[in-house]
Amino acid sequence: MQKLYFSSVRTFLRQIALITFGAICLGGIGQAFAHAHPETQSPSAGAVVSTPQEVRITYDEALEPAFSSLIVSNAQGKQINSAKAEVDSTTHKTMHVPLPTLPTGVYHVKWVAVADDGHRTQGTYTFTVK
Ligand SMILES: [Cu+2]
Repeated sequence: MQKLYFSSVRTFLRQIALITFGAICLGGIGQAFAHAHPETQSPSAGAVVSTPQEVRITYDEALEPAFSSLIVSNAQGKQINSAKAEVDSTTHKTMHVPLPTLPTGVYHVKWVAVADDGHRTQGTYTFTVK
């Protein structure tokens, strides 16, 4: 009788553990959807352009402006945008930074996006000015 009791307690605990584990997994997936990922990038990754005026990235989630950033650097790794990236004040989904007149060469874009749920994503890509 006692043995049976303990084994059913064990089964019960195992079920609780499985349910808890499942809930944590689902929660993780739910949060992943709230991370901000780029939908459009201008210039786009790998693009060859002549006179880009700015770099503009639109995300699928609203950004937290204070913690999101966009840095453009040249092939030597020197940052070439002097202004800080701005986040569109209505949708909060577009981040852009003005560019000076760029000499020909390869440029690196490095972005950090903090979604308004506080989750951070980041990425880098290059484009070429000809
Ligand atoms: Cu998130």
